[in-house]
Amino acid sequence: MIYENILVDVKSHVGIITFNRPQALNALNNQLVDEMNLALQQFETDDAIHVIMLTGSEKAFAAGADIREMKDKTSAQAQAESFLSNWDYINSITKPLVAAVSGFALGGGCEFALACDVIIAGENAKFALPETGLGIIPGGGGTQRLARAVGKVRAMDMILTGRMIDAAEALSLGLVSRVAPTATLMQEALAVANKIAALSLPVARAAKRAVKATQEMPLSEGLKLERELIYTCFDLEDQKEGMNAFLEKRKPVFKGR
Ligand code: DAK
Repeated sequence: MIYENILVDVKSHVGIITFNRPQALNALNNQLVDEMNLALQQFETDDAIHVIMLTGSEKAFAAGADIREMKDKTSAQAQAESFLSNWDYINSITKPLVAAVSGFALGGGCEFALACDVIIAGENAKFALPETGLGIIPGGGGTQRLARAVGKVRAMDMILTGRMIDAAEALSLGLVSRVAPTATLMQEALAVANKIAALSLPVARAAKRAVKATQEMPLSEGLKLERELIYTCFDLEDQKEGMNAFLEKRKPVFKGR
């Protein structure tokens, strides 16, 4: 497959998807999202890939959904064609997703970052959900995921004012997990991705599933799921290896089973 709007690369066990529409600051048109989904699907089903990274350029992770594609849409059309329903696919990915965010992560760009599991920002990153100023509301999960990430009043503040926050504020709000110097962002994000990729993949998947459940389930249900998932870990060869390696004072060698 020849992609026109993304670049795809593999570094060791990490599959990297780079948004690549520099002329529009990586505005996320429909074709770009379809291409991203295809790459996500290929990485999800490739046993050699343990972690998937989303990134953009130094200037822009992504400046949002493509405003040109939306501006003439009617409500009836949007509903009839399930407009932008391809934005949901990322939520079905079971492998850990790491976002490396440099520059603008606005609107849908911020929403795709929020759909990832770990978000690492360059010092130059700028986050906003400015949709209300365009006459719409965030529609790629932003109202829900931002509020869960940073709390209701902070999400309201960002969504109702549309204001841009920098990486330091994003870190203090809990929107991102780490900030790296812009020049070494990719290096640091890859180091984090490689660390996760060295885990037993079924364990990384179980951890992701359990933590994601906190966003969807009441505590009692989430605790039940956690219990089920940890019990399944005890059937893994990798659990025996991990614990034996600890006791034998060596590094574990995981096989992904
Ligand atoms: N869409 C289309 N083109 C965009 C764009 C966007 N979001 N953002 C930037 N561009 C284009 C500009 O039009 C310009 O193109 P030319 O004029 O050169 O042809 C080029 O990128 C460079 O942009 P600027 O000239 O504006 O560059 P500056 O450095 O001056 O400003 C900026 C950078 C990022 C501050 C500015 O471009 C900007 O404010 N961009 C728009 C940011 C924004 O409002 N984003 C939110 C878009 S709405 C849904 C799912 C998701 C969504 C909706 C529904 N469903 C599942 C239903 C999401 C909606 C959104 O994200």
